[in-house]
Amino acid sequence: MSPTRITKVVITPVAFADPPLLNAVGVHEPFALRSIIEMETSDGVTGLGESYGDASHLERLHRVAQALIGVDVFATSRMLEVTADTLGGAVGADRHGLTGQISASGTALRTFAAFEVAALDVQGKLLGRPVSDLLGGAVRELVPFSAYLFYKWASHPGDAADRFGEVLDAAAIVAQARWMLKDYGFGAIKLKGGVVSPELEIEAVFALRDAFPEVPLRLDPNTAWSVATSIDVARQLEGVLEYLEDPTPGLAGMAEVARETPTPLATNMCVVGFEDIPPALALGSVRVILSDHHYWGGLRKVSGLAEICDTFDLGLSMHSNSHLGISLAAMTHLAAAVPNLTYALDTHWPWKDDDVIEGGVLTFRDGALRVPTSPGLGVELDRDALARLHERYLTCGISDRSDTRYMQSIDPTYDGTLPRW
Ligand code: GKR
Ligand code: MG
Repeated sequence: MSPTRITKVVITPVAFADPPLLNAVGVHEPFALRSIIEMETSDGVTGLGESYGDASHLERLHRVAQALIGVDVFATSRMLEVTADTLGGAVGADRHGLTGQISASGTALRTFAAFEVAALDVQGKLLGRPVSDLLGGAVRELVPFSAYLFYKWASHPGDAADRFGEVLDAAAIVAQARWMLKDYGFGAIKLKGGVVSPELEIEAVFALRDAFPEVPLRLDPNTAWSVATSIDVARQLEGVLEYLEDPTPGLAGMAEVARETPTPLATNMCVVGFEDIPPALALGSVRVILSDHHYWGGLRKVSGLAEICDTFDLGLSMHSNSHLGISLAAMTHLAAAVPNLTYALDTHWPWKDDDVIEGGVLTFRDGALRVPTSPGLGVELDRDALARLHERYLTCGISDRSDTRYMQSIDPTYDGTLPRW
């Protein structure tokens, strides 16, 4: 059989409206950026991928896309080699700073991941099988997601209040959870912390526990707390949280906290690549890893991560950043095929109004998505929407995500240094 070769890769940067969601390093800018990848092949089949939209990442995607022309779309290991060779040790920056340190190999994996998803979409279409089948087959038909709550302002400065309203205290957090659980049916709740004082965030968690006693809760301050503060918060929330996510920076700090609390610690910040796993295990830093195919190197790398988690009795969950439907489809296929991805996944989905995919395929019912069964990822581009969101990218004036820079443009005294409490 002759190989199906990559003949062309089109990368379209897009921007979509994002509310002023607060986190430990600032506030979301009015638009979130993504890149949409269309991989064309010699068999006339096109695959889709989605990745970050920062300017330097786009530049790397373009460089690698050129180098991938002619590669067999089934040869994903070769694609990773080509990616690493093309980038030649370049180290990318994560300007928003909430997904850990980035190494040269991590930069290659982040870049490759976008193309791997598109290649798997092509493979699935050629074989007439959903992407979950290429990852070992779906072990579940429904993939559960969690409600992702944020403190937020009523609007971006100068705008009218958005439809989500101001959320700056425990009562408003509970109201936000009520809305999300009612509209999406989520069966788990994550609160993005590191925004107000630990005391107020503890109060919000207790308010959530009282309002939704049956719903598992998580709190993620993105390393905003010292070791001492983390231990104190963990003790106060003992028995209340399903897991506590990234309370403090670094593997050693997390290990100190872990020794003092029975609550499992989870991370998407101190274990962000395979090389972090041995020291994390040696120190006992975390009990749950939040995977993310966008920076772990694609869907198959996360399947490999799952095996390691299983071997070492670590829990596995999934991290999210502001994203669109191609990423959501990829996350869903992956979670469907990984037996031990049993925690409800994070998603920013409820916070946006727009997308680049045709509607209808990814609809939340009872907090879960039904795994698409059509060939590939099972989602199609809406070309008008893609053009509209690309136009927005060109006019929005943002080319790199920086929550801190945006916050400082509003409050010049803001200091994004962590830990803060
Ligand atoms: O969207 O503000 C946000 C989140 O804080 C995101 O940037 C984090 O990477 O969701 C992420 C997390 O779990 O740390
Ligand atoms: Mg996190």
